[in-house]
Amino acid sequence: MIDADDFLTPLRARGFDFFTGVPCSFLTPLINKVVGGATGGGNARLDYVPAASEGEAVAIASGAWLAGRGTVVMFQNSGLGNAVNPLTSLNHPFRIPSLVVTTWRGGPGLKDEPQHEVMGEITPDLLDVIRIPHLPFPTEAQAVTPALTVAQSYMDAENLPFAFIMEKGSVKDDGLDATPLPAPDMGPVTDLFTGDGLPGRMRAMEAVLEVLPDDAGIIATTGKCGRELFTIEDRKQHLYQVGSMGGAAGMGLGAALNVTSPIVVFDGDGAALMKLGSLATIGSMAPTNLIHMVFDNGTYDSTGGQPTTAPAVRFARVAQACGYAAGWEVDSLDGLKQAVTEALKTPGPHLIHMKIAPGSMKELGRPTVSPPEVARRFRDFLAPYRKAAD
Ligand SMILES: Cc1ncc(C[n+]2csc(CCOP(=O)(O)OP(=O)(O)O)c2C)c(N)n1
Repeated sequence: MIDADDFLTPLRARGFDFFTGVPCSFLTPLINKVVGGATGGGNARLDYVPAASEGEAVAIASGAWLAGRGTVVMFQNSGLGNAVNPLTSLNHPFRIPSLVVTTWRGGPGLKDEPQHEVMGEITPDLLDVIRIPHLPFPTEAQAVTPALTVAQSYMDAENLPFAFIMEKGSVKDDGLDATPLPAPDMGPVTDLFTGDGLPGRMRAMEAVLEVLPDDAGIIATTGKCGRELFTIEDRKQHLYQVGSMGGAAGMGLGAALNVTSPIVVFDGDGAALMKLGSLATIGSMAPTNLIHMVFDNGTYDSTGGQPTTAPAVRFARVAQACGYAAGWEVDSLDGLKQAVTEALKTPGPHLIHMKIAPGSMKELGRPTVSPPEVARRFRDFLAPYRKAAD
């Protein structure tokens, strides 16, 4: 058994100082120490983000990496299941490293709850299958540095995640020293719906680009959204998030918390619904520079136009109830430009719910820049805007 600081001090010294995840009772001592030591708020850098799901945590960490942070994602091995999608379809194609600490409920020789039985048996194999090398979490103080050296060497060489598997009782419990997160005031929602004919996604994105300043970073959700943005114009401040459906908002949050420039997420209704919990994380973390746009065509347009449940959902009002500073409901290009312009002038986070028509251009291109290249030029683009360490 080690003290949390036996692990955290050398970890932070190596630059891994941005943490996110979902708790597990095995992780309690480590996560509590991180939560207790987390700084943030206002213009300060934030060190721990409690994610709504493990997959979201992986996306948040990826966004923080884009903003220059060394990241650690911590979760229970049940949540490794939730994280498989972004670990394979975000970290891998974009080659974004992160240290993963997964617990080992249902591990060898452990009498545990029935729900951990299968995942307990397959945890190391699952990591092998998704090509994440791993070591046991160190349980002796002198084993920490060698283990971190192996993990860091791999992440530096391959730009991919590395995992520690933590067994029960690995870290001594010193209790929790943390205050509850504040409940933000409910911001206004401005209804600019006109009921007129809806523009398509591409026209809507063009309208947003007309009013966004050049220092804004844009993260576009998977599917045709990113492909259309690329087709309109390919710029270093665009990140086309192939894969990890629903992860654009989390990635936007991770980036926005660590830079001063505006971060704009182009989300889809289907993708936003897939990780609706991200709205709560964003509202709670309150990044003032985040504009979350949901382009809502009421369909999974990219996969053939099947209906989503979005017609039942007032995204701006959900965001409002989750603590966003303000929301807009728009269905015209003029309303959209007005909402973006106002959102840029006032502290966020903002959610702009833009109703659009389904469909996209016929000869739609695909990004010709490779995902690792897209990630690195986006990271370089954000570098001048990084928040300083405390
Ligand atoms: C986890 C996951 N499930 C399903 C898919 C397949 N898929 C790719 S794009 C897409 C539709 C996305 O819908 P929405 O966010 O509404 O955007 P739109 O296509 O309408 O622009 C789906 C279902 C996927 N890439 N990842």
